[in-house]
Amino acid sequence: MEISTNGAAGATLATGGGAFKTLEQFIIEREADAPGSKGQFSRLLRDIAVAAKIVDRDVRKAGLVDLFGDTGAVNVQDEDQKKLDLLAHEEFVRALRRGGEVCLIGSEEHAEAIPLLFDDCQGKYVVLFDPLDGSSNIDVNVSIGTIFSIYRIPDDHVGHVTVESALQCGRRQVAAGYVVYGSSTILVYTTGNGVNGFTLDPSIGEFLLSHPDIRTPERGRIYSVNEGNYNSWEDGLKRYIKWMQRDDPADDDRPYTTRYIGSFVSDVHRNMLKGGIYIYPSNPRSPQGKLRLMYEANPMAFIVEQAGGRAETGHGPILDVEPQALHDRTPVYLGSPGMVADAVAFLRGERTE
Ligand code: P6P
Repeated sequence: MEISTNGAAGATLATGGGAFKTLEQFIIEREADAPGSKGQFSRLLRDIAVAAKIVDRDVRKAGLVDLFGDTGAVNVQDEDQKKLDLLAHEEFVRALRRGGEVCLIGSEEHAEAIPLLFDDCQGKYVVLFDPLDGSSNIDVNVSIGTIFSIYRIPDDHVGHVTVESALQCGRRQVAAGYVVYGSSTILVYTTGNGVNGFTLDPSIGEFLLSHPDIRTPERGRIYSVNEGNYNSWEDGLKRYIKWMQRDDPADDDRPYTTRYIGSFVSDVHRNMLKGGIYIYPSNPRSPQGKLRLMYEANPMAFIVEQAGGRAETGHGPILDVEPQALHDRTPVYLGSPGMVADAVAFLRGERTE
């Protein structure tokens, strides 16, 4: 039975005796594509999937075991740290430490990079992640997510990793992915050969292939931005938003529609499947915008580009930005390529209509 691309429903049906493909089977199949692979990378992906299942369990029971609310601490982003933020961070660090394939971790919830030093540091990979993105939505049961980015450690850093080992431009990622803890839990990732989505079937505790070879539409009618910041935007962006809102008899697509739930992962996932653009621009208070380059913008940019989309800072591709520090931020214009092209043209003043 082919798994339909309607996600969980198809996957659930498939476990009713039909043919289905687990994430593990998929990883092993794709391992064959990497000649000389010794399986470390496959094991790393599996370690991440295990951590995602554990976080999924914690997210789903948060309201029952006093996991809502703040820890009382403020994280390196100067944001109130949620109990689930910290728990998700700890679960991913534990899974990656246990797996032994990683020698350095960077997390939104930890000011410094975390070296996983073993006697003989065999780990070849650096993993950067936002353990729980959109956590302001946790206490009100709106979708949240995990985002991860994987690099190979530079050869000349083996044995003495520092944060510099992680500061590589997005083009050098070997993999990137995200998990959306929503109406169902889906893990989406790329290793540079397309984008595939796997829906968790809790009845068997397996991620099942539900969204094979995701391709984002050239255009869509959805734009995602916090319009409360309108007055702080640069003129080109204001003109672009007004253009999208204008009813033009010659353009069936306009006016577009706004969908913004304050969860980067969920907004990007929806727009990637349906067509759309996600925008978090720079503003006077935050000249580099709000989203973090290394563990939010870069992984999402890699995924969206692999799905046929486009990801820009407004001054060039996100993946070409050379990082200066672990928690760098960047403006984000990301999604359907035709829509991102429109946005860039307005930002550059090449278009006013
Ligand atoms: P604002 C969540 O904190 C986040 O990093 C993204 O997930 C989300 O899209 C954005 O910030 C929301 O920020 O300023 O619109 O509330």
